[in-house]
Amino acid sequence: MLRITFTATGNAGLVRGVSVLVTDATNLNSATGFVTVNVNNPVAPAIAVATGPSGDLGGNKTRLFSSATITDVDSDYLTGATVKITVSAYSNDVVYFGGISGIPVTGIYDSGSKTLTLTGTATKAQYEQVIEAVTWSSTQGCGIVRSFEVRVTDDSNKTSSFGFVSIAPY
Ligand SMILES: [Ca+2]
Repeated sequence: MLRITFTATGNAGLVRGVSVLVTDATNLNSATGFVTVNVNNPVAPAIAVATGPSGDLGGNKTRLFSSATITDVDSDYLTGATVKITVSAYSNDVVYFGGISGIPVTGIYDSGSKTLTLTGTATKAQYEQVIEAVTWSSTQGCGIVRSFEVRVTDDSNKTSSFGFVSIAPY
């Protein structure tokens, strides 16, 4: 089967008309078929999170998010996410994701930008599992509140607004 696809990057809301006809080996044309295509702007995903347990400063990995809920009305797949320490990051704070078997998402933490970058194409439900598995650890800053922002990016390269949690480690 020959499959023809259509993509657009502009003029959302302007309905496209597409006609098709085929020509046989004797150079005879078919009648013309006609379809219309609705073009919508891609919709950004949204994320809501709940805070995890409070952390300690023993260098233990503490889960940041006890739950993550991702919605996106026009995307089944996400391509990435970030978790960034936005308040009071100490030099040995680490935000970590070690991978989940069967989910093609990997994470790299950059201490300069205090950001864990998660990449890989996966479903919204898989990204919820990934984000719920993200941990933070540190040995510095007793009682100093850290805040963390999480954002997700969909397969249209649209990024959500942030969900955030705070913890005060002892
Ligand atoms: Ca979307």
